[in-house]
Amino acid sequence: MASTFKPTTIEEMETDNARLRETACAVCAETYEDRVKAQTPHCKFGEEGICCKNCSMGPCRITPKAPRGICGADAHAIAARNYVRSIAAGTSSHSDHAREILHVLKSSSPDGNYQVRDEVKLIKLATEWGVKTEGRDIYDIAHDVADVGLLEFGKPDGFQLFTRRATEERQKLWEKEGIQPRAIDREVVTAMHMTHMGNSSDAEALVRQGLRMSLANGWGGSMIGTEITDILFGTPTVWTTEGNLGVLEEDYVNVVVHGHDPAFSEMLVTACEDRELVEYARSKGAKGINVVGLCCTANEVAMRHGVRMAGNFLQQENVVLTGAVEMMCVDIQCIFPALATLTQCFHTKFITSSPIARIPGSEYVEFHPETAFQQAKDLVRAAIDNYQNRDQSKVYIPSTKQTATVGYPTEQIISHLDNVTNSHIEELGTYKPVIDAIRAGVLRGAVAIVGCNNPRVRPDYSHMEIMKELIANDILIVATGCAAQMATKAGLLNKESKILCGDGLKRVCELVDIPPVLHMGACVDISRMMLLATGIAKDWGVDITEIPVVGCAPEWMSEKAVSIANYVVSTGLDVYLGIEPQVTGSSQMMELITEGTRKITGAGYIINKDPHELVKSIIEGIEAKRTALGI
Ligand code: SF4
Ligand code: MSK
Repeated sequence: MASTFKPTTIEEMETDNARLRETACAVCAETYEDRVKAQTPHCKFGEEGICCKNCSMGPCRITPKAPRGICGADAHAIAARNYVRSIAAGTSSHSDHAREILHVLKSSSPDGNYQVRDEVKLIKLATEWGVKTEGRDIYDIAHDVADVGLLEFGKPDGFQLFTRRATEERQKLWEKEGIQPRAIDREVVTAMHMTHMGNSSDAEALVRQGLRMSLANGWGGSMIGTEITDILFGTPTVWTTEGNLGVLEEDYVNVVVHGHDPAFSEMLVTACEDRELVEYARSKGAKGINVVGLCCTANEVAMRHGVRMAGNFLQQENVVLTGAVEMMCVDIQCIFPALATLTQCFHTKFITSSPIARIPGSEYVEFHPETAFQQAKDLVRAAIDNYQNRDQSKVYIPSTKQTATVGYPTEQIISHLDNVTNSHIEELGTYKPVIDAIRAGVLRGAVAIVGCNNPRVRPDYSHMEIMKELIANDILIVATGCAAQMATKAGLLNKESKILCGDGLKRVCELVDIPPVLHMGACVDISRMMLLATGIAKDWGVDITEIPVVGCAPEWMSEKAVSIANYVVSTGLDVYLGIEPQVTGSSQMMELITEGTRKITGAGYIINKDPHELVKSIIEGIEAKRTALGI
């Protein structure tokens, strides 16, 4: 049967957006577009990274007339210090998220709210970390593993345990360059100390600390977050689901989960499936309960339960503007404080749950592991009670949505590769089939597309153009975070989107039964991508810098993204950015992040705001790596 698949265009997405802005006008609500206008033009000093307020003699701003701050710091020192502080905030965010998950693991018990779902992964990790497993109760092992993980944050000596998973060459290079990451908290504290008034003004030394600290994230905090989340909630498997605003339902109680920490959303999803609560929703005139995700929480629950995804970062206000959301429950990170005032224009209850993300105007229900499920059930009941308050005159739900296949952690990718019909027995459980496909040129390479969307560029457009161009050129994409959500909205996670691929990638998609963009999870799961690239390099027997695999963040906005970009570069993979880091006021910093890091890690940034030029340079970069490998 001929495919009826049609990708969603950027214009279709923008039409939905414009229609929802009419609702915003009708209810006198402002949206991020209004605030972008109010903030334009942005402060030039901030944009270029040359404003310092690290002491109260300032703020100092660098101009040709005033090339040094009061203490004598120049543009290079100031831009470098600001940049490193961004990496510190990003590293802290991912890592503190991981620490919370470790505490949840520590509280896990057979009859409590949180259980161990992936015992095999737990035993593997326990063995890797030297925790005794033989003859022991699984929860005793889990609690000891949690203790080892928690020590990764503050241990006085040694380096991050997960760095041993990197290739030997990488580990030696990190040691030689003095960027092997120590305890996570230590790296962040050192960075904050170095950037305090009167300490480092040497941009290169600061960039090196940025690399080291980012490794404490990518090969520390983030990797711990991903591993422990898998142990607690299950390693993701492949699910078919749907994405975009059309997943909200007119006749259902709509509950939206938003943020990053799955400990909260997992409980809410389970509560929304509770038979008694579904019956209660029916007794109130709804057809049932519809739980959907936003941002990275959407990725977490989609790849473990098939929960449908309402959209990415800049879609968070649109979801409320449909007028059909009874409750928006948020945990941590990437939550607009603006949601508090926006939800007040509707009947929507806005629930914050973490002491890390307190927002005035929200209803604060602090979530505790011991009472988590009961709290979730109470919230869902309150959402059901709120259904009767929906004002139908304000409701408009765009019908746009796409089918999506999600849930490809490294384990799934390897097991799918084993299905390649001509695989030899010795290739099973390895990356050899994909390496063969790359060597043969059926696949030209792979790109990890990650990150947010950002009104500094036409939102989602860069993602869409770059993804389409790459798959048309036989380049496989792995995606996380809001980039993965964009691919969902566009239809690129639909297996039928293989019609947009070049002949080689199309054949791979058919043979392995995958979409051309593989959904690997949330932004914390970019650590999975580091292991994927490491696995390819190890099985290929070449250095990681040599493989035709790169990273790309076309529309990044958060400090987490700065930390991520640094650990990807530290791992030896080039990173293509569509938004300039805020260091353009320093020629030395621009040189350091694009070329200087190449002398340390073998990789660096390539920056271009034009998506067509950026994708052209990605393809050239991949082809150059192929040529260097002689393939
Ligand atoms: Fe100005 Fe130096 Fe103080 Fe920064 S640290 S605000 S450049 S005096
Ligand atoms: S949610 S960090 S907007 S990817 Fe992870 Fe999306 Fe970026 Fe937040």
